Amino acid sequence: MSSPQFLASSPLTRRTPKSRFTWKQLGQLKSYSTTTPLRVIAHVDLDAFYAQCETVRLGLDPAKPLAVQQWQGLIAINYPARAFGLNRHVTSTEALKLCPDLMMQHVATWKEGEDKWAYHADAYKHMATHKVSLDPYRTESRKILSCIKDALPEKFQRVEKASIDEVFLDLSAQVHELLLERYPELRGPPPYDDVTEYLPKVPTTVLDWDADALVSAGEEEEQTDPDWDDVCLALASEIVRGVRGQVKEQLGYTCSAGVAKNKMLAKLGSGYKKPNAQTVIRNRAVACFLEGFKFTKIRMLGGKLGDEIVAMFGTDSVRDLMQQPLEQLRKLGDDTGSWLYSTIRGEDHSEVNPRTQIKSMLSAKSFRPAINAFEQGVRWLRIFVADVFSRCVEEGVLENKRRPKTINLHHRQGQQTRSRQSPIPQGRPLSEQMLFDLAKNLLAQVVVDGRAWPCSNLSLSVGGFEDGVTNNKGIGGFLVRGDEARAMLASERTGPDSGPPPAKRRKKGNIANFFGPREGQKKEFDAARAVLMAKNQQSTSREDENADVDMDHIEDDPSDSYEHLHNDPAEDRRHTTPSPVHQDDLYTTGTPPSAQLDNRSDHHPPLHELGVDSLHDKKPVRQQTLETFFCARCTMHLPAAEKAEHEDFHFAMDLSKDMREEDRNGNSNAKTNQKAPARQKPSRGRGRPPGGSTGGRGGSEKGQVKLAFGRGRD
Ligand code: DCP
Ligand code: CA
Repeated sequence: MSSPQFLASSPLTRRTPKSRFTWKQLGQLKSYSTTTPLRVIAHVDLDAFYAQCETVRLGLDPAKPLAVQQWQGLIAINYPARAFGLNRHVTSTEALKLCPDLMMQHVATWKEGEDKWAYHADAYKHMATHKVSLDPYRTESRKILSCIKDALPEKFQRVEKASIDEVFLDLSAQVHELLLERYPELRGPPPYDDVTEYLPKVPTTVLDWDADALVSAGEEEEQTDPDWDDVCLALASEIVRGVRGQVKEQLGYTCSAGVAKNKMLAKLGSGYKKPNAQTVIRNRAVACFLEGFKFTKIRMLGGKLGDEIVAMFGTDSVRDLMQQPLEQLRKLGDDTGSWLYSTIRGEDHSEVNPRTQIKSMLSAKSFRPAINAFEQGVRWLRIFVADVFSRCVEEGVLENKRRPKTINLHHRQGQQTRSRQSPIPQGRPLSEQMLFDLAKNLLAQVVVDGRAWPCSNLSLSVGGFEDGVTNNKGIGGFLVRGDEARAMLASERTGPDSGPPPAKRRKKGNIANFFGPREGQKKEFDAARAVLMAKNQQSTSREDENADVDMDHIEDDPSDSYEHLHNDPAEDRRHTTPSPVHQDDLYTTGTPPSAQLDNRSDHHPPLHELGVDSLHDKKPVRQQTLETFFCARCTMHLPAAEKAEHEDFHFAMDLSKDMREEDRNGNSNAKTNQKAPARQKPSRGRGRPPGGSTGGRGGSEKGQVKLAFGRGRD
């Protein structure tokens, strides 16, 4: 075997065979540099994860074939069951034919209307009334993550959770320490104190790779002696073996791992040999290893970009694509082409991000058959909220470690998806009831906007998690910042030039949409309206709540375009509750469909965002058929029965304006008196988001706005 003859730069050492790595590159390991060629990353992936969770939970023999069932399908199959040819495409009935001894465990479910998930023996029969709960697997996932961390020295726990059953470990610094421990010649200093000097040669010609799957580097590459990059990977592999051992010993789970110089290769490595194995991809073996893959298996190339490349070059093989010169790949765009060129050659400098914190949480359900009533939707919201809230508790919301700032509801009806969002009030502890009220309110907004049923999918998410927010009852509790402030400002805009373009604003939910449901929808609307009105009244009398945000800070889903609503005008008329400017239609009879459509095709913002002028040109089409009253402020006829509520609405909006007015005055005071309370920076939060300015309108610090509706109605 011959050694690589890299010679140091100094004339005195010229003849000494050296490593091809420098002292600098060695030193960079310690600081987790993403560019040092000695870098060592591991990817750990649990084998047949949900299936193992069930095996462990039920105390079964791991050699027993087991599959996790969801309705009629299988979502996880353990390796003993895979030996019978089972995979995720096989139905539960087919699976039993292939493997009569198969243990099939249905996932835990939330039963409609119940507030805790459970393992229901007959859940597979109740897809329409149950929702899958992944809580048991999340709990196990957390235990495993913490076991993996504990298996590493505290100062070297650079661990990124990549999914429910995968983590990346950056072992660079730990390996650096081990190198210095085991190879005193690496302790330095470098010759002439010059870090660009090459390291001494590795003092061995054979490394012990134990039982690891070692990807072959090809005959020629295998001829050269190990260098420090090989040693680093061998040490990392040793650490990973220890980590996997701990997970097995303490929790009973087997996992597979990949060890390589970066995340991309480590991830491909963990799937290379399964189950319960680890694969090392030495730098010298990268080309050989990647050649055999389809590039669509590489991160970022599994989706549209991958398809585009396949179409452009007529292949999905890395080997073929490697034949393409850079210039050819640049047909995809300069950056994409360059990125692709280096990626298929095994380059990836993305870092292992130890922030394992969740950014958002989602609970969703597809309905087959679709659901058709507000109350039914609300029962599902109860489950979503229980699901999301229990996860929030795990994230530490009760201890105010973290807290979400926004809540979103996505609603699907036919091809149309609608989203409604509202900020989560920050001035008091987060509770399940608070989330439920907000969620119900959002659904009510969808319902009053019309065309809510039949609904085929509902999902609720909370997001914008912020660290270390205290339950501040002081002035900070009344101030919001960043996204929330911007959201509120958007909702408070009154001028015709403010806010999103009319096409987007048109469909925002708003209080005025309550008025005038079609007869057949009356009951439904009453329920939804009651929720919105209760919310409004509650908010106008509560100090720390911002009602107008809930009323009208809504984001429209781009797919929820106006054009789309017109695909089927007949359908449209049946289900669409006109927006405020179309109220005329509601109280008339015999309006020609074209007139109704014309009205709707005007992209008007909600009532309270409109100047009154914009309503003047909306002439009543026909004689009123209901008993109505005329609201001079809206220049509209509205049902007499709604008069009190409508007046409430104006009252609330006026109050809100008053508050803003005061806020503005407060702001000008603040300019001359920096110590004014409203100027004080709240103790919570960590600085402003970029661009989080109130645009000079509010009395608060940049990026903050004082909550409207802060007063009682006495
Ligand atoms: N999962 C799922 N539906 C999918 C893919 C995965 O519900 N289409 C769930 C079940 C899996 C878990 O996620 O147990 C982890 O997914 P993996 O792709 O890692 O698959 P497994 O862990 O089951 O198997 P493997 O041993 O191949 O990693
Ligand atoms: Ca897995």
